[in-house]
Amino acid sequence: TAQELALPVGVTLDRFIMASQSAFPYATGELSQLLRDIAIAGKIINREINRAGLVDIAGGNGTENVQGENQQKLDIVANIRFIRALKNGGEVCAILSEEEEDIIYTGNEHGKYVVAMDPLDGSSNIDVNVSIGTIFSIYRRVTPTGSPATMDDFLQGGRKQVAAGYILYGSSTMLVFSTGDGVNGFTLDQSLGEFILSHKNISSPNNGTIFSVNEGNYYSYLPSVQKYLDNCKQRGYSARYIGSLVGDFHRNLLKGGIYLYPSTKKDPKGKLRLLYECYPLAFIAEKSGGKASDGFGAILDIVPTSGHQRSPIYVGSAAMVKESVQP
Ligand code: P6P
Repeated sequence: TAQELALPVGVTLDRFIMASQSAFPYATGELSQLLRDIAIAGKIINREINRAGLVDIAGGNGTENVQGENQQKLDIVANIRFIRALKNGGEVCAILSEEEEDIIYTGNEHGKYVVAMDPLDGSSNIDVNVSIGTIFSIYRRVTPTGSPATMDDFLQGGRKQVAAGYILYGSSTMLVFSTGDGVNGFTLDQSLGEFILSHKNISSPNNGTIFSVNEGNYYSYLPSVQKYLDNCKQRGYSARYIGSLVGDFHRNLLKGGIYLYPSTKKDPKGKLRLLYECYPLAFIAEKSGGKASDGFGAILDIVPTSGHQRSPIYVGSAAMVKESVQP
Protein backbone atom coordinates (compact mmCIF):
# COMPACT_ATOMS: atom_id res chain seq x y z
CA THR A 1 0.00 0.00 0.00
CA ALA A 2 1.04 3.63 -0.25
CA GLN A 3 1.84 3.56 3.46
CA GLU A 4 4.41 0.82 2.99
CA LEU A 5 6.16 2.97 0.42
CA ALA A 6 9.46 4.08 1.89
CA LEU A 7 8.43 7.73 1.73
CA PRO A 8 10.18 9.81 4.36
CA VAL A 9 8.56 12.79 5.97
CA GLY A 10 9.71 15.76 3.93
CA VAL A 11 8.84 14.54 0.45
CA THR A 12 6.71 16.85 -1.64
CA LEU A 13 3.06 16.15 -2.37
CA ASP A 14 3.95 15.54 -6.02
CA ARG A 15 6.56 12.93 -5.10
CA PHE A 16 4.11 11.29 -2.70
CA ILE A 17 1.38 11.15 -5.34
CA MET A 18 3.74 9.73 -7.95
CA ALA A 19 5.00 7.07 -5.53
CA SER A 20 1.46 6.19 -4.45
CA GLN A 21 0.44 6.12 -8.10
CA SER A 22 3.09 3.54 -8.91
CA ALA A 23 1.77 1.46 -6.00
CA PHE A 24 -1.61 1.40 -7.72
CA PRO A 25 -0.92 0.54 -11.38
CA TYR A 26 -4.66 0.45 -12.11
CA ALA A 27 -4.92 4.11 -11.14
CA THR A 28 -4.71 5.93 -14.44
CA GLY A 29 -3.48 9.18 -13.00
CA GLU A 30 -6.64 11.28 -13.20
CA LEU A 31 -7.19 11.13 -9.44
CA SER A 32 -3.54 12.07 -8.92
CA GLN A 33 -4.01 15.09 -11.16
CA LEU A 34 -7.23 15.98 -9.35
CA LEU A 35 -5.42 15.97 -6.00
CA ARG A 36 -2.76 18.25 -7.49
CA ASP A 37 -5.49 20.62 -8.69
CA ILE A 38 -6.94 20.75 -5.18
CA ALA A 39 -3.50 21.56 -3.79
CA ILE A 40 -3.11 24.38 -6.30
CA ALA A 41 -6.46 25.87 -5.31
CA GLY A 42 -5.44 25.57 -1.66
CA LYS A 43 -2.25 27.54 -2.25
CA ILE A 44 -4.18 30.29 -4.06
CA ILE A 45 -6.82 30.53 -1.33
CA ASN A 46 -4.10 30.51 1.30
CA ARG A 47 -2.58 33.57 -0.36
CA GLU A 48 -5.97 35.34 -0.51
CA ILE A 49 -6.67 34.57 3.14
CA ASN A 50 -3.32 35.89 4.24
CA ARG A 51 -4.07 39.16 2.46
CA ALA A 52 -7.64 39.36 3.78
CA GLY A 53 -6.73 41.83 6.50
CA LEU A 54 -4.97 44.04 4.00
CA VAL A 55 -7.35 44.11 1.06
CA ASP A 56 -11.02 44.94 1.57
CA ILE A 57 -12.27 41.44 0.79
CA ALA A 58 -12.68 40.08 4.32
CA GLY A 59 -15.99 41.66 5.16
CA GLY A 60 -19.43 40.38 4.25
CA ASN A 61 -20.51 41.50 0.79
CA GLY A 62 -24.21 41.55 1.46
CA THR A 63 -25.17 38.52 -0.62
CA GLU A 64 -26.50 35.31 0.94
CA ASN A 65 -25.52 31.69 0.06
CA VAL A 66 -27.85 28.70 -0.21
CA GLN A 67 -27.61 28.37 3.56
CA GLY A 68 -29.06 31.83 3.98
CA GLU A 69 -25.79 32.81 5.61
CA ASN A 70 -24.23 36.17 4.88
CA GLN A 71 -21.45 35.42 2.41
CA GLN A 72 -18.04 36.72 3.32
CA LYS A 73 -16.19 37.91 0.25
CA LEU A 74 -13.54 35.24 0.82
CA ASP A 75 -16.30 32.61 0.62
CA ILE A 76 -16.95 33.76 -2.91
CA VAL A 77 -13.28 34.06 -3.78
CA ALA A 78 -12.61 30.52 -2.49
CA ASN A 79 -15.59 29.14 -4.38
CA ILE A 80 -14.47 30.77 -7.63
CA ARG A 81 -10.84 29.69 -7.20
CA PHE A 82 -11.74 26.07 -6.52
CA ILE A 83 -14.14 25.88 -9.42
CA ARG A 84 -11.54 27.43 -11.74
CA ALA A 85 -8.75 25.07 -10.57
CA LEU A 86 -10.95 21.99 -11.01
CA LYS A 87 -12.25 23.24 -14.36
CA ASN A 88 -8.71 23.88 -15.66
CA GLY A 89 -7.49 20.55 -14.30
CA GLY A 90 -9.90 18.72 -16.59
CA GLU A 91 -10.57 15.70 -14.36
CA VAL A 92 -13.81 16.94 -12.76
CA CYS A 93 -17.07 17.07 -14.71
CA ALA A 94 -19.21 18.67 -11.97
CA ILE A 95 -19.05 20.25 -8.53
CA LEU A 96 -21.53 20.63 -5.67
CA SER A 97 -20.55 23.57 -3.51
CA GLU A 98 -21.98 24.85 -0.23
CA GLU A 99 -21.98 28.27 -1.88
CA GLU A 100 -24.35 27.31 -4.72
CA GLU A 101 -27.69 25.48 -4.68
CA ASP A 102 -27.31 23.77 -8.06
CA ILE A 103 -24.68 21.51 -9.60
CA ILE A 104 -21.81 23.50 -11.17
CA TYR A 105 -20.83 22.07 -14.59
CA THR A 106 -17.16 22.46 -15.46
CA GLY A 107 -17.56 21.67 -19.16
CA ASN A 108 -15.24 18.68 -18.78
CA GLU A 109 -17.89 16.15 -19.80
CA HIS A 110 -15.23 13.46 -20.11
CA GLY A 111 -13.99 14.09 -16.58
CA LYS A 112 -14.37 10.92 -14.54
CA TYR A 113 -14.88 12.61 -11.15
CA VAL A 114 -17.27 14.86 -9.28
CA VAL A 115 -16.36 16.91 -6.20
CA ALA A 116 -18.57 18.01 -3.32
CA MET A 117 -16.97 20.82 -1.37
CA ASP A 118 -17.25 23.47 1.26
CA PRO A 119 -14.77 25.93 -0.23
CA LEU A 120 -14.33 27.89 2.98
CA ASP A 121 -15.98 26.61 6.14
CA GLY A 122 -16.10 28.79 9.20
CA SER A 123 -15.75 31.88 7.04
CA SER A 124 -17.36 34.10 9.72
CA ASN A 125 -14.06 33.58 11.54
CA ILE A 126 -12.02 35.32 8.85
CA ASP A 127 -12.51 38.83 10.25
CA VAL A 128 -11.28 37.72 13.66
CA ASN A 129 -8.33 35.74 12.34
CA VAL A 130 -9.43 32.30 13.54
CA SER A 131 -8.36 29.25 11.51
CA ILE A 132 -10.70 28.29 8.65
CA GLY A 133 -10.79 25.39 6.23
CA THR A 134 -11.75 23.90 2.88
CA ILE A 135 -13.44 20.46 2.93
CA PHE A 136 -13.68 18.24 -0.17
CA SER A 137 -15.13 14.87 -1.14
CA ILE A 138 -14.43 13.06 -4.43
CA TYR A 139 -16.54 10.45 -6.26
CA ARG A 140 -16.03 8.66 -9.54
CA ARG A 141 -19.09 9.61 -11.63
CA VAL A 142 -21.72 6.91 -12.22
CA THR A 143 -23.46 8.62 -15.16
CA PRO A 144 -21.87 7.99 -18.58
CA THR A 145 -18.92 10.22 -19.51
CA GLY A 146 -19.75 12.64 -22.29
CA SER A 147 -23.14 13.39 -20.70
CA PRO A 148 -23.89 16.04 -18.07
CA ALA A 149 -23.49 14.84 -14.48
CA THR A 150 -26.64 14.52 -12.37
CA MET A 151 -27.39 14.40 -8.65
CA ASP A 152 -27.01 10.60 -8.93
CA ASP A 153 -23.27 11.23 -9.18
CA PHE A 154 -23.31 13.09 -5.86
CA LEU A 155 -25.80 10.90 -3.97
CA GLN A 156 -23.80 7.65 -4.06
CA GLY A 157 -23.29 7.50 -0.30
CA GLY A 158 -20.31 8.13 1.94
CA ARG A 159 -18.63 4.78 1.39
CA LYS A 160 -18.39 5.48 -2.36
CA GLN A 161 -15.98 8.39 -1.84
CA VAL A 162 -12.71 7.64 -3.66
CA ALA A 163 -10.91 10.37 -1.74
CA ALA A 164 -11.67 13.11 0.77
CA GLY A 165 -9.86 15.62 2.90
CA TYR A 166 -9.45 19.20 3.97
CA ILE A 167 -7.12 22.18 3.83
CA LEU A 168 -6.62 23.94 7.16
CA TYR A 169 -5.57 27.58 6.95
CA GLY A 170 -4.15 27.85 10.45
CA SER A 171 -0.86 28.80 12.08
CA SER A 172 0.43 26.80 9.13
CA THR A 173 -1.52 25.67 6.08
CA MET A 174 -2.06 21.92 5.87
CA LEU A 175 -3.59 19.58 3.31
CA VAL A 176 -4.86 16.36 4.93
CA PHE A 177 -6.43 13.67 2.73
CA SER A 178 -7.00 9.98 2.20
CA THR A 179 -7.55 7.99 -0.98
CA GLY A 180 -8.80 5.11 1.13
CA ASP A 181 -5.40 3.84 2.23
CA GLY A 182 -4.44 5.74 5.35
CA VAL A 183 -4.47 9.49 6.06
CA ASN A 184 -1.52 11.77 5.33
CA GLY A 185 -0.87 15.40 6.21
CA PHE A 186 1.14 17.88 4.14
CA THR A 187 2.30 21.25 5.41
CA LEU A 188 2.72 24.14 2.98
CA ASP A 189 6.28 25.41 2.82
CA GLN A 190 5.50 29.02 1.95
CA SER A 191 9.03 29.72 0.74
CA LEU A 192 8.88 26.86 -1.78
CA GLY A 193 5.14 26.95 -2.48
CA GLU A 194 5.18 23.17 -1.97
CA PHE A 195 3.09 20.92 0.27
CA ILE A 196 5.56 18.74 2.19
CA LEU A 197 4.67 15.42 3.86
CA SER A 198 4.74 16.30 7.57
CA HIS A 199 2.23 13.89 9.16
CA LYS A 200 2.65 10.43 7.63
CA ASN A 201 -0.05 7.78 8.07
CA ILE A 202 -1.97 9.66 10.78
CA SER A 203 -3.44 7.36 13.42
CA SER A 204 -6.12 8.97 15.56
CA PRO A 205 -5.83 8.12 19.29
CA ASN A 206 -8.56 5.64 20.26
CA ASN A 207 -9.50 7.78 23.24
CA GLY A 208 -9.04 11.35 24.35
CA THR A 209 -9.90 14.03 26.89
CA ILE A 210 -10.94 16.89 24.61
CA PHE A 211 -14.57 17.60 23.73
CA SER A 212 -15.63 20.17 21.15
CA VAL A 213 -19.24 21.35 21.27
CA ASN A 214 -21.17 24.60 21.45
CA GLU A 215 -22.12 24.61 25.14
CA GLY A 216 -24.44 27.49 24.42
CA ASN A 217 -26.86 24.90 22.99
CA TYR A 218 -26.66 22.66 26.08
CA TYR A 219 -30.32 23.12 27.11
CA SER A 220 -31.39 22.37 23.55
CA TYR A 221 -29.62 18.98 23.39
CA LEU A 222 -31.24 15.58 24.03
CA PRO A 223 -30.85 14.35 27.64
CA SER A 224 -28.42 11.64 26.45
CA VAL A 225 -26.14 14.33 24.99
CA GLN A 226 -26.42 16.45 28.13
CA LYS A 227 -25.49 13.38 30.18
CA TYR A 228 -22.43 12.71 28.01
CA LEU A 229 -21.27 16.33 28.33
CA ASP A 230 -21.80 16.19 32.10
CA ASN A 231 -19.61 13.05 32.20
CA CYS A 232 -16.87 14.84 30.23
CA LYS A 233 -16.88 17.66 32.77
CA GLN A 234 -17.02 15.36 35.80
CA ARG A 235 -13.91 13.66 34.39
CA GLY A 236 -12.20 17.02 34.00
CA TYR A 237 -11.87 16.79 30.21
CA SER A 238 -10.78 19.91 28.28
CA ALA A 239 -13.43 21.90 26.43
CA ARG A 240 -11.97 23.13 23.14
CA TYR A 241 -14.33 24.73 20.59
CA ILE A 242 -13.10 27.39 18.17
CA GLY A 243 -16.27 27.61 16.10
CA SER A 244 -14.43 26.39 13.02
CA LEU A 245 -15.04 22.74 12.17
CA VAL A 246 -11.79 21.99 10.36
CA GLY A 247 -9.66 23.46 13.15
CA ASP A 248 -11.51 21.56 15.88
CA PHE A 249 -11.54 18.33 13.86
CA HIS A 250 -7.83 18.51 13.03
CA ARG A 251 -6.72 19.13 16.63
CA ASN A 252 -8.83 16.20 17.83
CA LEU A 253 -7.53 13.98 15.00
CA LEU A 254 -3.96 14.49 16.18
CA LYS A 255 -4.46 14.66 19.95
CA GLY A 256 -7.57 12.54 20.47
CA GLY A 257 -10.97 14.06 21.16
CA ILE A 258 -14.54 14.35 19.93
CA TYR A 259 -16.40 17.03 17.98
CA LEU A 260 -20.16 17.05 18.41
CA TYR A 261 -22.81 18.97 16.55
CA PRO A 262 -25.97 17.22 17.80
CA SER A 263 -29.49 18.06 16.70
CA THR A 264 -30.88 21.16 18.43
CA LYS A 265 -34.30 22.80 18.53
CA LYS A 266 -33.01 25.33 15.98
CA ASP A 267 -31.38 22.66 13.79
CA PRO A 268 -33.33 19.42 14.47
CA LYS A 269 -31.41 17.64 11.69
CA GLY A 270 -28.10 19.05 12.87
CA LYS A 271 -26.33 22.06 11.36
CA LEU A 272 -23.54 20.49 9.32
CA ARG A 273 -24.00 19.38 5.72
CA LEU A 274 -23.78 15.65 4.95
CA LEU A 275 -22.14 15.67 1.51
CA TYR A 276 -19.32 18.16 1.97
CA GLU A 277 -18.77 18.34 5.73
CA CYS A 278 -19.90 15.13 7.47
CA TYR A 279 -19.03 12.50 4.82
CA PRO A 280 -15.47 13.71 4.07
CA LEU A 281 -14.55 14.16 7.74
CA ALA A 282 -16.14 10.80 8.56
CA PHE A 283 -14.00 9.26 5.79
CA ILE A 284 -10.83 10.78 7.29
CA ALA A 285 -11.90 9.74 10.81
CA GLU A 286 -12.50 6.10 9.86
CA LYS A 287 -9.36 5.86 7.70
CA SER A 288 -7.28 7.02 10.69
CA GLY A 289 -8.93 4.65 13.21
CA GLY A 290 -11.64 6.99 14.50
CA LYS A 291 -15.43 6.96 14.16
CA ALA A 292 -18.22 9.24 12.96
CA SER A 293 -21.86 8.78 13.92
CA ASP A 294 -25.11 10.70 13.44
CA GLY A 295 -26.28 9.40 16.82
CA PHE A 296 -27.95 6.34 15.31
CA GLY A 297 -25.31 4.80 13.03
CA ALA A 298 -22.16 5.47 11.03
CA ILE A 299 -22.23 8.73 9.08
CA LEU A 300 -20.79 6.92 6.05
CA ASP A 301 -23.78 4.54 6.03
CA ILE A 302 -26.37 7.32 5.79
CA VAL A 303 -28.26 7.02 2.49
CA PRO A 304 -28.23 10.55 1.03
CA THR A 305 -31.39 12.04 -0.47
CA SER A 306 -30.45 15.63 -1.35
CA GLY A 307 -27.34 17.66 -2.02
CA HIS A 308 -27.46 20.08 0.89
CA GLN A 309 -29.08 17.90 3.54
CA ARG A 310 -27.89 18.26 7.11
CA SER A 311 -26.90 15.63 9.69
CA PRO A 312 -26.04 15.54 13.37
CA ILE A 313 -22.38 14.50 13.79
CA TYR A 314 -20.31 12.95 16.57
CA VAL A 315 -16.80 12.48 15.17
CA GLY A 316 -13.32 11.72 16.49
CA SER A 317 -11.71 9.14 18.77
CA ALA A 318 -13.52 5.80 18.45
CA ALA A 319 -14.08 5.18 22.18
CA MET A 320 -15.41 8.71 22.71
CA VAL A 321 -17.82 8.55 19.78
CA LYS A 322 -19.11 5.17 20.94
CA GLU A 323 -19.78 6.50 24.42
CA SER A 324 -21.29 9.79 23.22
CA VAL A 325 -24.05 8.09 21.23
CA GLN A 326 -25.11 5.68 23.99
CA PRO A 327 -28.81 6.30 24.73
P1 P6P B 1 -22.17 27.22 16.01
C1 P6P B 1 -19.13 27.30 10.99
O1 P6P B 1 -20.25 28.07 10.63
C2 P6P B 1 -19.59 25.86 11.19
O2 P6P B 1 -20.14 25.38 10.01
C3 P6P B 1 -18.44 24.99 11.66
O3 P6P B 1 -17.24 25.38 11.09
C4 P6P B 1 -18.46 25.21 13.17
O4 P6P B 1 -17.94 24.09 13.89
C5 P6P B 1 -19.95 25.38 13.46
O5 P6P B 1 -20.56 25.82 12.24
C6 P6P B 1 -20.18 26.43 14.52
O6 P6P B 1 -21.58 26.48 14.71
O7 P6P B 1 -23.66 27.00 15.92
O8 P6P B 1 -21.56 26.53 17.21
O9 P6P B 1 -21.74 28.66 15.88
